[in-house]
Amino acid sequence: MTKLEDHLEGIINIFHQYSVRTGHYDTLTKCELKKLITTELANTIKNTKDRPAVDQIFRDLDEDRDGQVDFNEFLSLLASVLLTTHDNIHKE
Ligand SMILES: [Ca+2]
Repeated sequence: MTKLEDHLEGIINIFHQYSVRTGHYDTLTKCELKKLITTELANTIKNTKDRPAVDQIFRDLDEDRDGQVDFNEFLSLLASVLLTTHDNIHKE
C-alpha cells in the first residue's frame, strides 16, 4: 500500500472506531461524532466544549436529516478539516 492509501484507510478505520459504538455500526450518532471530534480532532476543531457548536456541526453534516452521520456525510467534515490544515501549514 502507498503512504496515501495507508492514510486513507486510517481515516476509515478511525471513523469505524467511533461508528460501531452505538446504533448502526456504519454511521455516527451525535454522541459518537462529538467523541470523534473531541478526541481525534482536538487541535483542529476547538470549540467542541460548546454544546451548541457540536449540535450545529452535526446538523450541517446530517444532510438527509436521519439523525445519523454516515461516511458520505462525514466526508464534508473531512474536506473542511483538510482545507483548514492545509491553510495552517502555509501560515506557519
Ligand atoms: Ca444522515
